[in-house]
Amino acid sequence: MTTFVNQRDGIFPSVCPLDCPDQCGLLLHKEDGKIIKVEGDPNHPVTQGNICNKVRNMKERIYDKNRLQFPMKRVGAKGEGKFEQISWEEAIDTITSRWKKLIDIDGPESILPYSFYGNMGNLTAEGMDRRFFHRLGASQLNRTICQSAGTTGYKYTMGGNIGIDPEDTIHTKLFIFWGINAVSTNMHQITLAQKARKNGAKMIVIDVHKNQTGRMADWFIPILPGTDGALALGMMHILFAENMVNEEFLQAFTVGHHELREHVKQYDPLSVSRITGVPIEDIYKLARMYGETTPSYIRIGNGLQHHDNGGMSTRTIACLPALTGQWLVKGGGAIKSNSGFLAFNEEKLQRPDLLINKETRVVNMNEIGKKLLELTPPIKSMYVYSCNPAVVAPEGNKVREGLRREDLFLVVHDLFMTETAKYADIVLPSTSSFENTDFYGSYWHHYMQIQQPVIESYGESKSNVEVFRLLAKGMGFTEDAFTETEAEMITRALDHPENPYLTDIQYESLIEKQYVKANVKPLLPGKLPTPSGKIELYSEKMKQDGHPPLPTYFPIVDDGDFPYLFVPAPNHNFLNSTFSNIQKHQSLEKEPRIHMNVLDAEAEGIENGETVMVWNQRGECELKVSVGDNVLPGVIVSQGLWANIPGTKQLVNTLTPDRLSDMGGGATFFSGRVAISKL
Ligand SMILES: Nc1nc2c(c(=O)[nH]1)N[C@H]1C(S)=C(S)[C@@H](COP(=O)(O)OP(=O)(O)OC[C@H]3O[C@@H](n4cnc5c(=O)[nH]c(N)nc54)[C@H](O)[C@@H]3O)O[C@H]1N2
Ligand SMILES: Nc1nc2c(c(=O)[nH]1)N[C@H]1C(S)=C(S)[C@@H](COP(=O)(O)OP(=O)(O)OC[C@H]3O[C@@H](n4cnc5c(=O)[nH]c(N)nc54)[C@H](O)[C@@H]3O)O[C@H]1N2
Ligand code: SF4
Ligand SMILES: [Mo]
Repeated sequence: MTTFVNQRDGIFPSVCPLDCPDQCGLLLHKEDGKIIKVEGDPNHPVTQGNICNKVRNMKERIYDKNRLQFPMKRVGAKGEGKFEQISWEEAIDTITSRWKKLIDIDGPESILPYSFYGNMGNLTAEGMDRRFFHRLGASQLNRTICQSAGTTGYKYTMGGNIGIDPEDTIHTKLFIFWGINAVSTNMHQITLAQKARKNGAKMIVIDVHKNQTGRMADWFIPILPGTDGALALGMMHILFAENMVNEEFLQAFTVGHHELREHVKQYDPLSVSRITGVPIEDIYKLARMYGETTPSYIRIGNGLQHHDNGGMSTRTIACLPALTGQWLVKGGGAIKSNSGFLAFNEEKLQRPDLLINKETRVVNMNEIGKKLLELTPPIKSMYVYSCNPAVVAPEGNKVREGLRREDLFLVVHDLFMTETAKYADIVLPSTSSFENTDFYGSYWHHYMQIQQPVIESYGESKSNVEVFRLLAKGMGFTEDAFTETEAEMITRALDHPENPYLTDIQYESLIEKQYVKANVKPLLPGKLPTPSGKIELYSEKMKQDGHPPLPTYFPIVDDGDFPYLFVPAPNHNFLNSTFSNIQKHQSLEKEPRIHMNVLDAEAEGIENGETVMVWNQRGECELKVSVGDNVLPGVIVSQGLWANIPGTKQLVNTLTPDRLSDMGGGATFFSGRVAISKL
């Protein structure tokens, strides 16, 4: 396994570890034991050698002078960032002896893991860590910050995270990019769309911001935030009214189309136009283009999911392809996420059987600020890895106040001294993915990939898997689960007879081929994983769960008397907060800005380029204004999760609500309101 590491020169296969649907194949060029170049692997069937700027510059991040090299303990105040080097032995001993005491006095639920997908490797993100915290009996984290609203909503309609094969979209004739900034966040879907456009395909973008993706569309449709469900219902109204639906398909493969036909009569184009801000004639035009073009494909993004009604909006849009029978056409249908096809055996990888106390409390990660401050009995220790909550979680002031609590024993494992790590009692250095063994499954294309270590661990850094092994040993856990090798863990995870798509994917085939495709057949005809086995336009399950059983529009929650809806989205050159600390990426993005409509700016007396205060009941930021017509009046958009450089006030999550969405306990980053004041 150490073969790549021992070869000082050469070109080695690798995987992009970032939380990005494309999951590119990479080639790492090594000279004298160091990576000198990162490039795309032309042999990857989907990504074909093209990678984004972020990762082309990845070697600078790997060898950045600020990368953490050894464990440290805090010597200054929480948040101040003063630390002193300690040994791994001391670090593990400090953590485990503190935890043993906590377990004796307060019970294991006083300890909370907090993590997300800073590295998408399955062993790193949800492998040995899960085993460890199950065995510990810690409070459990509900990992809802990204896509859980939409996943839950989509599942009601389609049964799981399953869509079409993106490779088929070269045949597509109409692309609808709906709430996704794909130029930045799913670039190879754009490459496929561009190929299809050469054969006459059209590209529609529905977004609240005319960003890079909107600008390259044949038709950009600006929409008011959180109203996408209404637009989809308006389209359905027209599709039924003008007989553009595929009756045969509806009859054979759906449940509830008669009910839906009656139900959508109330969503007439005039009402929908008033809700969405989309002109009536455009609603007709959109519905007719959709009704008349085949194959048509909807790429559903995160933009519409990060709202109070994000689950229902996604559930609603997911019904559209069924109305015109698109699921039977190559290149027709939708993708929200395709992670279901590459699902591994969670029981074997994560070992929930190790959970002695089956009733451990569950904390929703979106509410971490509030929970750190208010939960009783309190969280006494938090272990953060692969995540940067001080920057990425909503109600940022509460999050940072919680992290600052003197009685909170905070451990952070990361590659860098993040905003979160500054509050830690113990900071542990993490390897990069290029230093580890792990397996990766995309949530967009159908390939599983393997990473074998290419370079030596940086300084004294250790992988998540190694650290949890050490912690298990320190806690005195003797189960075999904690001594398994990475190869053994991968083998177990891929032994999953319940997932018929994994038949060709084993540890050995991954080592041999690097990329192995899931054995996916078209979804239909066939039985879907919904209760009825069909597409559920009407869902009895939703009714049982307390939701309207038919797709229904309801507005986002009243967030207070502030004039603007605030959408703080990701940017092009960072990945969430990753890279926000790297000079090169910062200078590519220049500075954090808000986009504001020229009419609003005039009414406020604000000039292009002016720095203003953006504020609400939760806090304030100071950001530069870019005045233009790329957002609708009443909407403000920012891009990027910037680190808090001293002297600035640019943590946008200071302003975002920690309300949970309608489904899946999801985040509502984009459903907050703000006011603007001149400085
Ligand atoms: N370059 C880059 N790539 C990334 C990331 C990154 O930070 N940077 N993050 C990664 C991660 S973790 C994820 S989850 C994905 C997310 O990537 P996407 O799925 O693209 O989601 P977002 O970028 O959150 O938002 C997409 C778009 O939704 C728009 N939007 C906001 N509210 C609404 C609405 O109510 N309706 C509509 N129609 N549009 C709305 C925003 O303006 C934005 O253009 O990207 C991944 N890839
Ligand atoms: N306002 C606003 N907030 C958002 C969003 C938004 O669109 N707007 N998007 C949300 C979404 S979709 C997501 S997914 C979250 C993402 O939020 P996070 O999961 O916090 O993602 P990152 O900010 O990329 O931070 C990941 C951290 O993991 C570290 N890391 C990388 N690899 C490893 C490893 O192998 N081991 C360890 N221990 N650490 C590692 C990185 O150095 C980095 O500090 O943010 C959410 N927050
Ligand atoms: S971030 Fe996305 S596009 Fe960039 S290299 Fe990684 S997987 Fe590819
Ligand atoms: Mo995400």
